[in-house]
Amino acid sequence: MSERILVIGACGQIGTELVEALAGIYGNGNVLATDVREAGNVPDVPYRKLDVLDQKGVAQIIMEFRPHQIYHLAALLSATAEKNPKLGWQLNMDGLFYVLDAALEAGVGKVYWPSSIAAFGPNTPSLNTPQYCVMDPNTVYGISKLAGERYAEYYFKRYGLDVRSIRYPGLIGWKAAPGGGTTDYAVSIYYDALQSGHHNCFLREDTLLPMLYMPDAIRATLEMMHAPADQVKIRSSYNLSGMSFTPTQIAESIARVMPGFSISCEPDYRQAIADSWPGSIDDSHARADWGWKHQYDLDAMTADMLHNLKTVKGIGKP
Ligand code: AKB
Repeated sequence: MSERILVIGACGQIGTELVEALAGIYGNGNVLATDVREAGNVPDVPYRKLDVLDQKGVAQIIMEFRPHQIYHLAALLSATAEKNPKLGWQLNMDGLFYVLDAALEAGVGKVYWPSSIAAFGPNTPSLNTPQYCVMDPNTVYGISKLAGERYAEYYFKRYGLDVRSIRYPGLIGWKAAPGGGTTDYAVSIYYDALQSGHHNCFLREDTLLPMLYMPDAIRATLEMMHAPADQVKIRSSYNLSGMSFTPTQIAESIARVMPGFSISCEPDYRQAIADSWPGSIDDSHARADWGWKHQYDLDAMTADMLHNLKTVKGIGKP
């Protein structure tokens, strides 16, 4: 395929893996990776520094590169945004507007923008959370995601911009570190298992959260972006689910292959954020509309994470 793809926020947890997958599909030279960092950590594709709050810079890069598709991933996640709510709102909302407006102006074919389970809140039904229900998010990150979803749909309906979005659960991967999320413990726990055999969790042991292994998340994103436009019926953002587990359950999964692994829990300010989110998600619309099917359950993810952290990243080796 000879389409040009622009990735904004390419050096983060999702971006790093998505760029690699996109380069495999469209060719390395057709993927332009951008991020606020000076130098990219995304090998083998062209890289430009771009601050998504630089409205002119965003417009200029889109005008120059003329992408067919944009993946706009730059955001402040839940825990970081709670520490700096004004910046969280500004980056998450202004950044989205700058990208949507420039994409419209340049006639970009498709725009991807991630939402999150954080768009739900404490009044949301917490088990098997439906696509359509009370949202009422109470974190700045969640509020920005819900507002972004409303605008994504608005730009689609009012201006015909083909915006597509998924409400990601917590994402777990071994290739790139997450940063500033409430679900990040589920990545650190694997590093700790290999490095010290013990994890001290910042959430309570019974905190049930929806999660997804990164290969499934990348596949879902690409499958939805490649689906014919009329199959993408939801233009706010799709519920998406893979598995749900608590800190106790992920620790048990690790202990099944690493006997002796232990966990302790010292909940901090992130507990309140996690408590406001659903425990499990009904993603039947994604399954029906564009054929979503997850592959990894908790034990399959544990096996793959530990294997790759050990053998590829050398984690836990003396
Ligand atoms: C976070 O924890 O903030 C993110 C998310 C669920 O969107 N991983």
